[in-house]
Amino acid sequence: MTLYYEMLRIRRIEEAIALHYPEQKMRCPVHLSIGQEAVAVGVCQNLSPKDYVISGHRAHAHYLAKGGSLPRMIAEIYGKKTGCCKGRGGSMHLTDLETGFVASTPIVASSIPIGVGIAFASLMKKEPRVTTIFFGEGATEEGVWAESLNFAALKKLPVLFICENNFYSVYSPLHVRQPEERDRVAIAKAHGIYTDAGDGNSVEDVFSKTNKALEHVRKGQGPAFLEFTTYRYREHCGPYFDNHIGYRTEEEAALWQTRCPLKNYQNIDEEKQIAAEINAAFLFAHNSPLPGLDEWRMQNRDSQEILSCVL
Ligand SMILES: Cc1ncc(C[n+]2csc(CCOP(=O)(O)OP(=O)(O)O)c2C)c(N)n1
Ligand SMILES: [Mg+2]
Repeated sequence: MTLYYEMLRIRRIEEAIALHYPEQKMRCPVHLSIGQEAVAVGVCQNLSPKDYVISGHRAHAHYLAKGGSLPRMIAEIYGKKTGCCKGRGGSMHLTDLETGFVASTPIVASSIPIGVGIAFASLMKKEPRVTTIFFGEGATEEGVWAESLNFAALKKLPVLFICENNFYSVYSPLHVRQPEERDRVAIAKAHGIYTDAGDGNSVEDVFSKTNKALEHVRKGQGPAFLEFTTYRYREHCGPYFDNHIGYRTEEEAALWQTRCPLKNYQNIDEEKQIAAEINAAFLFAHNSPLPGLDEWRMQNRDSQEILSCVL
């Protein structure tokens, strides 16, 4: 089944990144989505290449689920010239315009108004596409989230807001950051936006709720906001586990392991196929050159090119 294949592929790719990270050749931070694959896959399986996606610091899964090139992502993380950002961005600056993955931006919540602006451009240009914006629940604590909801609702923009609620922002649990009564879904709904919430560890639930929300957005009835609960298994940033440092309990982490989106899923042929693809991507990255001085000089021109493609 495609949904499970895609989740397994993302899981194994990120495990390979975690395995090689301590070699110190990837000179950028990495925020892994291991445990959260169902949200990326369940949403992106509803999108076509002409639809746009934008994400934040934890973007590997979204980029891959949208069809972004694996070799170019691995090369980017290794800072190589063949990377999707020509080796200048690293893990938190992914882009693949051919498949509609516009960008990822590391400043929390900054991708939200950018995504809304892109959707506004699509509407003005009468291009029938939806822009999906992935962000964590931490991003809803930033002012731009509210401004973006308001503008997207006002202009009935073709935007799908996807909030991945993994209950933590770095080491801070949700209850020390937001009052218990603060209901993000209700806030979006109060703007007249279509809303729903679901189990982010069930790929079927994510897929079907996204499908329904997209019907609304594609009909031109305005944006949709969906919140999915899920859990990251590894440390906030980096390849290791950090439950022992005390900001969350081993019991809580173990409970979420029982809800793993890939629980009970096994397929030896798929594992082999994925392993071969990963080996080829790492080899491509290793064999690629580092960027030269000329590439650095071209940086400004390239950013302008990306902007002119989508706006
Ligand atoms: C404006 C801003 N503030 C702080 C940071 C540092 N920072 C990076 S990721 C992160 C946590 C964000 O939490 P959330 O949005 O829930 O995403 P998650 O890491 O849980 O996927 C923080 C505070 C940042 N990158 N940008
Ligand atoms: Mg979070």
